[in-house]
Amino acid sequence: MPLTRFQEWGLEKGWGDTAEHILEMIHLLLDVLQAPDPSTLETFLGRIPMIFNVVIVSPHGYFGQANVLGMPDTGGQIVYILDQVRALENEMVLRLKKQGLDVTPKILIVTRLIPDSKGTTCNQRLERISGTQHTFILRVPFRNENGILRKWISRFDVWPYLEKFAEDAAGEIAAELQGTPDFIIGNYSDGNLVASLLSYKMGITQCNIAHALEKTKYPDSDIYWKKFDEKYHFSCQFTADIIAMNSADFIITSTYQEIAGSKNTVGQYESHTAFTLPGLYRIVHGIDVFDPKFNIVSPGADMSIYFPYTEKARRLTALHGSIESLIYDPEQNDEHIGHLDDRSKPILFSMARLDRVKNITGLVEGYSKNAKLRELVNLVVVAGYNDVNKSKDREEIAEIEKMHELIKTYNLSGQFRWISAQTNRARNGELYRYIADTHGAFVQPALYEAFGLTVVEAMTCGLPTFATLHGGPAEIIEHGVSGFHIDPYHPDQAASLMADFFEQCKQEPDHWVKISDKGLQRIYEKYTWKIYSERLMTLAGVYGFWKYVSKLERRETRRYLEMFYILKFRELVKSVPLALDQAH
Ligand code: UDP
Ligand code: LCN
Repeated sequence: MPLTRFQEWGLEKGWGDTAEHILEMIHLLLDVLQAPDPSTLETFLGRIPMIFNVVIVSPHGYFGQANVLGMPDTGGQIVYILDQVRALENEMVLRLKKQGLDVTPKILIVTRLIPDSKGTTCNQRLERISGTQHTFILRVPFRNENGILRKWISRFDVWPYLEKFAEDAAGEIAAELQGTPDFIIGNYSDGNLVASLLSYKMGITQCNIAHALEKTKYPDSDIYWKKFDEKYHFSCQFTADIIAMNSADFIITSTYQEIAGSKNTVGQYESHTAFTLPGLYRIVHGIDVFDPKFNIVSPGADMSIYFPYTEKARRLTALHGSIESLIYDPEQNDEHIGHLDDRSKPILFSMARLDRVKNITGLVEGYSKNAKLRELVNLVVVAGYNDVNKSKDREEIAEIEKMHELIKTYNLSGQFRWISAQTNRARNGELYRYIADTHGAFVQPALYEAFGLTVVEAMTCGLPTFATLHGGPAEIIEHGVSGFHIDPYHPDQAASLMADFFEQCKQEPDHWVKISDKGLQRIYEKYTWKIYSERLMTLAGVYGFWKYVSKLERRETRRYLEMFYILKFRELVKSVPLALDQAH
């Protein structure tokens, strides 16, 4: 049927690319009109072409495609977004094609431009994402009345810059898109606040992703906020979080526990239901964790990089020489220190930013104190720098010093290797598999881990994984089946559990294979980017449509949030010292 007939009936373009798809849509519409049920409505709304231009906001850290991972504030969130945009672009192109539309989508990742970019591309305004056609990083500098800020600053210190950043970003986005975006996704507290300001200004659908809400990461950081404020400025951050979570049209989280917790833990969002910052304000109804705006959409690992150790033909064996020298080369330099005497032992492996919360030093201490574990396996960690003079990050410096202390105190020579942060993702993928070849294991010992991409990466490579029970890993892993939970606050127990595992694997090698296989099975069922992008696009359609048809202005909430922003947030921001370039 010619398209014009459809248009005469008031049906615009976008019903499908083939007669079959058009018919499916018409049937869905009839079902919705005659016997609406939530799942048909969701399918129908997910197929209506509404999303052509997407903006993803992630201001802090070094946002780049190379040489950035492991730098301060530059970890899983960057990996998550880079994988997310690739999956999202594919899904958008696929849907537009199926809708029969000849429209080119565009995705912009809006981040901070850092003039003193430390060898990264963070000083470039525009950068195409490799492996995509229509996705770019758009960088906008932090500015204040003194001009552009040149150096990197901690994510805890960004608050005074964000309002201006949002204003400047609005102009840059409009110039790049030649119009307004249809959908905006905020990331982390700073990105979610900027997304709230932009979505408010442009009237577009807003989705928030917390990645990690700091309140749950630092115990009692609400009650004792004054103690934390000079260093972390949590009063600004928690206020920004409350504003952003109430502004969002919908929120996606990586696990259920992130929203509502479990029998034994308080959920990250749940901890914002009611809390008090003594002397500042009291929140009696911060967020309703059972609000339908909450959705679980779990990320995965890039399966072109992270794939099972058993897929021999795909293995990057050319990299084994450099991986071996990373692990075993006796030379001591700023890339690796410590050495391993017995190469026949399995490797217990960990990789994380060298933050206090990641607790890599806790793992080293637990290992050091367990003679049986030391006897059974070597310990290899990839974390931060081993030279304290290279770091500018407060927490990292303290951790570097602690690690050197532990190496000395427990005489770890011959059993422990400390490798500095590794930025080559392809080689990191092969590194997990190399560790699997030794019949080793991955450990994620964080005091709190919001989600834990390394856990998913390790499991996707078939590496048995021990991970903290505080946060996302408690849900990713089923204890004793697809991996193991450890309690970082009981390091002795954790070390014994690992020693028992390696002991058992020595007796019955099938045990190792069984845990590895079950870990993989868990990943394929729940943690892949394909599942993620389909779900996210459907949700964007559903909530976008809902915002549009219901004209859900939520006027009262918006007025209240405006007041909270102006009277509280802007005042609190004044207590955060402005960073000075010349101080460096
Ligand atoms: N990572 C890396 N090199 C490092 C440390 C970390 O490539 O030296 C990567 C790691 O593989 C993962 C991400 O950074 O993809 C860390 O994500 P995760 O969610 O585990 O923790 P986050 O850093 O976000 O708290
Ligand atoms: C931030 C974190 O702390 C991790 O737990 C997450 O895996 C990462 O972001 C990606 O969401």
